Amino acid sequence: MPTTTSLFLLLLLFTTTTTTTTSSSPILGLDSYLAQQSRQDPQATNDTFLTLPTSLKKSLSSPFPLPSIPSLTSSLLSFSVPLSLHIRLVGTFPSNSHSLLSSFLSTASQPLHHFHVISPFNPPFHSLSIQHTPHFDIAFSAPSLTSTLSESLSSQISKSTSSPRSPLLSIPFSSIDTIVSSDFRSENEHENRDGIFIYLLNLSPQSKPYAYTYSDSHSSAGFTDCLGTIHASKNRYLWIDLAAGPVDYGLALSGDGVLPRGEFHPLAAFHSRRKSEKSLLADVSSLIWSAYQVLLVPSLRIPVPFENSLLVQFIHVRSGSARDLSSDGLDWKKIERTLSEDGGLLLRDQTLRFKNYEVSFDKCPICSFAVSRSINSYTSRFLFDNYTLIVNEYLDSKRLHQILSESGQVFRSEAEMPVDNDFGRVLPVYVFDLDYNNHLLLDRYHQSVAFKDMVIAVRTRNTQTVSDYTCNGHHMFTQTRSLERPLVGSILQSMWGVSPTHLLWSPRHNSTLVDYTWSVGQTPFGPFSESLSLSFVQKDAAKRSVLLTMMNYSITSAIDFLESIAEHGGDRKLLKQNQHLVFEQRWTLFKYKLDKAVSALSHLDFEMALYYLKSSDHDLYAIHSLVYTASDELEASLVCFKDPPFPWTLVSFSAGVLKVNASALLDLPFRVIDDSTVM
Ligand SMILES: *[C@@H]1O[C@H](CO)[C@@H](O)[C@H](O)[C@H]1NC(C)=O
Ligand SMILES: *[C@@H]1O[C@H](CO)[C@@H](O)[C@H](O)[C@H]1NC(C)=O
Ligand SMILES: *[C@@H]1O[C@H](CO)[C@@H](O)[C@H](O)[C@H]1NC(C)=O
Ligand SMILES: *[C@@H]1O[C@H](CO)[C@@H](O)[C@H](O)[C@H]1NC(C)=O
Ligand SMILES: CC(=O)N[C@H]1CO[C@H](CO)[C@@H](O)[C@@H]1O
Repeated sequence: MPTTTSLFLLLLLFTTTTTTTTSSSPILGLDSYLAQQSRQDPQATNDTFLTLPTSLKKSLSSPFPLPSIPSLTSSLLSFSVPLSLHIRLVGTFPSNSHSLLSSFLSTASQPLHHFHVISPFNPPFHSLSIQHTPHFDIAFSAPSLTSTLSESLSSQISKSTSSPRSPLLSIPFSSIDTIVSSDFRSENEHENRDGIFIYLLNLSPQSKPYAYTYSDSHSSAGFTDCLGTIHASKNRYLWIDLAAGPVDYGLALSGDGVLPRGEFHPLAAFHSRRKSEKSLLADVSSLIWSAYQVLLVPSLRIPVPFENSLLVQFIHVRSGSARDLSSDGLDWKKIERTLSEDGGLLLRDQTLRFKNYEVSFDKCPICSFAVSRSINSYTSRFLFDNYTLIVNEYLDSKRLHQILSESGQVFRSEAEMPVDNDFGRVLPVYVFDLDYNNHLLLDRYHQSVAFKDMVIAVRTRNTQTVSDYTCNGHHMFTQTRSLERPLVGSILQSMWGVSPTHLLWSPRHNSTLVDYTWSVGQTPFGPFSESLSLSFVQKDAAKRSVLLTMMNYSITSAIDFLESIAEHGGDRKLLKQNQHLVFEQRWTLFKYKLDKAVSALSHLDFEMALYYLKSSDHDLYAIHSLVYTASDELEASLVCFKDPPFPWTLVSFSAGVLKVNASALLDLPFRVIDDSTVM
């Protein structure tokens, strides 16, 4: 098979060239020294440069002159994180699947892509300066896996009874998942692979169409059990049953995120008989590419700086008789358990606390002011006997946010909330529990809205409303008093920058894309799932968001001081001989640690990435001080006219520039994020 081999070689060439450009040549002994430091001082409190053995320090400076400033800058902008996606083909696939998928996927993955932020703060740049490089490892699974899965599926299908409400038999997802899960464990035990596994199942045709149910109970009246054909696990794997379904879910009529029905449906690749093998595999690879973007390189919802201690304040604002209503749907403990399960969202050394406050709506003038000022109404026409005008009310979340931000102090004293200064990041979660009979949602559609500095949710006595979404031909209902899932979703966005499973920043469209393909089953986001548990997607995204934000700040700060050096006529001009040596050594160490952080991110070793990023802050700060001191000295020497090195006109010009930029340098490494605007 000449094509397979050449494609494989091409892929290999592609991946090796990208990895060699991202990692600098190894410095003998430095690796083991830093590894040892990471064990002794995991929080990177000490500056490694100060304890570095002299021989290692020497090897940090090269006999060749440091590259020019522009090439140092471009080396900072070319970090790329290689990421592995292991694709397992289970069941019947065309024999040329491997080569065709490889070629489709390598086309999709070029040119390199950046990590993105859906709502950056300031400046509004959606791209981070860090890129990612997918590496696809495609293999056929052992026939034994296929036969075990087929047996399990057939026995489930023979057991299930069809329902008049749905043409699809409903099969518990666990019948497949327990088997896939054990295969995943054994693959990992033997090989200890990094990355994510995707199992593509195409088992033998079954007697009846089927799809998977994710709820424990059988679809009860009122709840719409949305059947799907995928499952994202708590461990790092996902499976897609291509032969199940077809399923469809999305907005009922039109709008963003509607899954096309029929043969254009992304999960219906295997249902159309007219398709050629090639177009079928093209569909499968676009599905894989979509999974890569959502699972491995999801957009950050917002940038999230690293903080040691996190606090979520639940502030329950209740009107008088809302107290009589059942507390179902707002179980704080359930939310806490979801967010702190397995410590899944936190990096080492981070702590997460929760505090509860209760405020009586009737005794809180600012609360009623906020609600009454934020109420809006909209009218819609419905056709009953004739056209009838219906007036509905909703709360304007941006108005509420503004009032709560501006009156935070008043609110705190009315709620008798202490000031929590001991925490790095505090996220207030306001829940308005109103004694009101109609339904009142935020911005017409939402039970809860995430801002970058708070979460706002609302519920009334109204228990249920039909939503604009359908799943497999049925309307989805919103249980309006049930706030646990909406709150978990909002807190994930505000505290950890985790994007909803259906949102993705697209640089090509210059906007956020909505796609509900991955929004069934185990996800706390979106209307199609009832799950309150998190999959690996959210747990990894939470840590990755923090690390990518940290690294992007380091890169930005480093570029800033490089620009400042360039303004002073370059490193050789600005820095004296001995300063220059330290600069060069610090720079090499800084760059080396960023390379190590990228490599750790690539292996999904988030703790190690955190260590290297924190450790590199010492070098970054040292270089800043060095450049600042040097420019200050240079400036002083110019001001005192002691030893004017330049002609007069140039001196007066540079002195003016120097003053401004030297003072701007001071606060760079610890930039504070503007916290006042709405997300
Ligand atoms: C940091 O350095 C100081 C002084 O060298 C040392 O006493 C201390 O143990 C170090 N801390 C860690 C966590 O290694
Ligand atoms: C429309 O129908 C409603 C109730 O079905 C009725 O009360 C109303 O008078 C009708 N309006 C018109 C303009 O016919
Ligand atoms: C993207 O959209 C924003 C606002 O919608 C606009 O200001 C900006 O210029 C656009 N950028 C590009 C590259 O088109
Ligand atoms: C990331 O870094 C780039 C380049 O340094 C910068 O333009 C961008 O604003 C940064 N983004 C964030 C979210 O910090
Ligand atoms: C190259 C550079 O960053 N120059 C800056 C020096 O400081 C002034 C004032 O802060 C900026 O306007 C320049 O862009």
